[in-house]
Amino acid sequence: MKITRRACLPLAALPLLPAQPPQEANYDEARVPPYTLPDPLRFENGLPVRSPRDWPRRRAEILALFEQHVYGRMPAARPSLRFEVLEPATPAPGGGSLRKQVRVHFSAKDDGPKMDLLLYFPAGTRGKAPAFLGLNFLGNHAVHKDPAILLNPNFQRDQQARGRPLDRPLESFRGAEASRWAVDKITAAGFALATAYYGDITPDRRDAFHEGVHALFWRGGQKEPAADEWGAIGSWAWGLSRALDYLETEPAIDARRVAVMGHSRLGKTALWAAATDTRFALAVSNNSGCMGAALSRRRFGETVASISRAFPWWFCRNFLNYANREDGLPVDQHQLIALAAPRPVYVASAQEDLWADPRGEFLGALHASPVWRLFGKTGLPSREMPPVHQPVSAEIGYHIRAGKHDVTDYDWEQFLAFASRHFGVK
Ligand code: GTR
Repeated sequence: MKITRRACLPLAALPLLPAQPPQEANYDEARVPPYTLPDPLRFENGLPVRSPRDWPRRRAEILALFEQHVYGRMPAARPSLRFEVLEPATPAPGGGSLRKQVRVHFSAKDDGPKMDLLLYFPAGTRGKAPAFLGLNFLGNHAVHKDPAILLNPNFQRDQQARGRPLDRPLESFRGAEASRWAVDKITAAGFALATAYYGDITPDRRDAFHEGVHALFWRGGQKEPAADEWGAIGSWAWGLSRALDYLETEPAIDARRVAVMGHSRLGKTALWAAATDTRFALAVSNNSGCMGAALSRRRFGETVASISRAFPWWFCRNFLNYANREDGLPVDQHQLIALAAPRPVYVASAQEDLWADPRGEFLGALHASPVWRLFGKTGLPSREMPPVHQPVSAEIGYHIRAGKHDVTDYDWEQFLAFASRHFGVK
């Protein structure tokens, strides 16, 4: 079988990071090694977790293991955020929504790191709307053709720094990622959308920590994160929490009904955000794959060795010790999903996205389910992987759709139906 995977974007012309060529990757189910998963419902001392009252203690253990060995600890100190309204709520093209743009300053200094939030609210809703919050890959200007969205020069900066300077004006990237953000569907369903460029938080490349939020927390001459401190995914998840800090002050949004959503590396990020910040009411992982929803011990498609070779900066340094040693990892990814329990979680796969191991993503959701059952709930309602385009859902939802690594309208329709049901949106 020949697998080609344009890792990041359907728009081949877009200058994003190259995928690591999956030369030696396994795509044969028969070659998945036998494995034993760590039990989310057993304490590290071997005693069973018997009731929902035990869960917070077990949850804390699992969270600490992911911090120590995978994504790294986030700083404990709360930054002093400042919110600057760049554009008040204004009717957006099409008439169905209002657009607002807000700058979140991560420090007291105007030239310090900052993130621009783009918000769409459903027009004419009474009261506060539930919301989806997710990071984007190319800058807010790429999320919609809307000419009023501020262009983000950080996207240009980041491409330049990767040695891939833009060969066309930034302006021409308006709407370049729009097929992934069903703004009209989202607002028509009664949801708000909030998004920010992930590179505003930390640029996505090796040795770029000093350019993002990491440097705000460095102590005495520190130049890089310690072995158990946050990598880039940790900082992007932290940025999502700071966006939520803003949403808590936004009168048009119900901050108790915010779904955190992400695709691919940003799907890994969304799951980690839901794990580290229980204010997120629901999480959506789209094609998050290795170190997202997919079980690492299956070694199918992308593995710990390939991801830590291609993207070491996404994780904490300790994680790099587990290349080709998946069984030595004290956690597996079903436990990352379980950290969201008993909140609802949706996991989405794509049939041709074998690099992300669709079956491994399904199994991640399935093996997280016992934690929901501890709470008298169902988790995922099917032990069998459903056929293409037949979503299954209870408190955990899952679908696999036809096609490639991407976010499509079909995906959004399922996320909206799932979130509407859990948030009581008619
Ligand atoms: C790939 C990487 C995946 C996934 C993807 C993306 O190159 O191997 O883990 O995160 O990038 O974010 O588009």
